[in-house]
Amino acid sequence: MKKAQVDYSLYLVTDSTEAILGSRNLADVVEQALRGGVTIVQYRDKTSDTADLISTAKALHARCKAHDIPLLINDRVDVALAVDCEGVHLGQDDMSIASARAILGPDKIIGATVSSVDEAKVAVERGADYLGIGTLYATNTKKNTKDIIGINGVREILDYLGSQQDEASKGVKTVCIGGINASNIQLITYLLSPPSTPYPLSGVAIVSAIIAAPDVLSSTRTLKSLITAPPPFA
Ligand code: TZP
Ligand code: MG
Repeated sequence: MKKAQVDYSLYLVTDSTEAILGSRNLADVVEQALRGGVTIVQYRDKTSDTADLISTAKALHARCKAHDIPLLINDRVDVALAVDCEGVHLGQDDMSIASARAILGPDKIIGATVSSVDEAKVAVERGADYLGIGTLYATNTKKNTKDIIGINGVREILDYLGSQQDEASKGVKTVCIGGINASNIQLITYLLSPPSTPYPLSGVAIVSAIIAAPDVLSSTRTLKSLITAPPPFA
């Protein structure tokens, strides 16, 4: 799949911790999420060593490829390179976008975490393909988030991008992350991507509402149906 065709609408970020994954196998859980309709997957694992990261990433990449869904790796450009997956997601403290681009080349996806208009501006200038905007709502999944920016914080970034005339700002994709679940996903989608808005959000990124779900397939299907359902009162 060409990177311009990637669908960011239901973006799964994985978590391998006991609190969220439990004793289940990550590749099996991701398989259920793929069957349920996630459109892109990011392998996020802050604790495994490099050899384990590569072997898990290979297993996830095989599952994703079978569904024609892109796999990105959080933080680790070396792991993305080793498994030849579709790209990386980089935080403000990770490798620079420019270095990652020089290593991975023009065809791989590079995403960047941003919490403000200033960070969004810089990430776009440096060539990010998409922005992971957050933290939307406080969440137990990532406790050390520096900024909880809420709907208005995300909206400010989308409005900024919409006000820019250059191709990079107009073309950059956007997802928001933090505390998104079946109870709020439809409202978030509606508020940030309402019909006919000039600069809609491209998708929502989710960890625990999928990975920690007792029934991953059915929870993913529910989330998918809520983002594709018509907005209330339309
Ligand atoms: N970055 C900002 S919040 C977050 C990350 C990785 C975790 C989101 O997890 P959840 O379970 O979807 O709230
Ligand atoms: Mg990071």
